[in-house]
Amino acid sequence: MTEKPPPYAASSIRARYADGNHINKSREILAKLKADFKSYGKFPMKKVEHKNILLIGRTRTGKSTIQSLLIDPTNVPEELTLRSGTRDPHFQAFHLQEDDVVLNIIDTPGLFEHSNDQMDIRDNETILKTIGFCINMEIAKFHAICFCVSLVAGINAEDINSLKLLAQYLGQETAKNSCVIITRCESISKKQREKLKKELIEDFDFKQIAPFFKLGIYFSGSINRDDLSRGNEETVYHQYSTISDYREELIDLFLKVKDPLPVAQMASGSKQFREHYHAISSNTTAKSSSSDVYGQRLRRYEYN
Ligand SMILES: Nc1nc2c(ncn2[C@@H]2O[C@H](COP(=O)(O)OP(=O)(O)O)[C@@H](O)[C@H]2O)c(=O)[nH]1
Ligand SMILES: [Mg+2]
Repeated sequence: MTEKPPPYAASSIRARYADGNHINKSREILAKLKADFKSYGKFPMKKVEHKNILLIGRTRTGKSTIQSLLIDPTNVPEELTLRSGTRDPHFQAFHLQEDDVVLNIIDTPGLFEHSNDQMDIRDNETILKTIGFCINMEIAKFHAICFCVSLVAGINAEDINSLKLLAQYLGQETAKNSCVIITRCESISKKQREKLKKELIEDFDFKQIAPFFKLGIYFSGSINRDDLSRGNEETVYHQYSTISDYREELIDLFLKVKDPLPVAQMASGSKQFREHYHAISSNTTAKSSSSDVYGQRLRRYEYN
């Protein structure tokens, strides 16, 4: 059946204001506004995805240096000094421009400063302080927990033991989001790397905890300050090329993790951690609901 023509001319006021026409009109208005904002609007925003990365490991293994590598592979670390670094958890957010992803990197400083063969109460406190810090920043889940270890002088039982103690403390639930990062590897070739990885996997002590690190074993490094200051150009170029590969592999890994680990779930896998965690989480929730302890909330949107 053909529709009856309307009882008014198409160019009449009645046609313009007839029932139903306002829908088209409102679409038209919105399209105009959107086009205008796109062309002239200030501070356009877009949604970004957050990936939360926790760095953990003995003090001076190179955690802060990993952060620097991720930001900019041309960064050269400070000379190694006896002065111990800060004891406060450190948080930095980086916007990966191409992927609309923000990497939130949280550093756990000052672990195993006093002993290497056991975790003492100060280490537990440091980890909990870091987790409490994350909760306050509204980071309630981790995509990757990177256990950092420096094997520059060979595989050392104390280093492996520190990984073992941390893994035990954080509990089995943490395994699916855990990886190992071997630091100070800027000057080793691919072949040496494969050999080092094989040796580590076959190491008597590491073997027992190897299956824990479900995300795998990765490397990091930095441009070596001594080589740079001596003007060893070729060496420095080689290092830059190697660490740029490490950086990309790490970022690819972080982007790949789709199933983050809620901190509360982490706590369910370790009795010790659970007890400590419950004590701090009730504390921090109370604190953060009344005021923002760290003076800033995690930004959910970034400028374009
Ligand atoms: N050449 C080189 N030096 C490193 C590397 N990582 C750490 N270092 C040195 O070790 C020092 C301590 O490292 P840092 O990243 O502060 O350790 P953190 O305590 O785990 O944060 C740095 O100042 C550097 O001198 C690395 O990958 N390559
Ligand atoms: Mg540090």
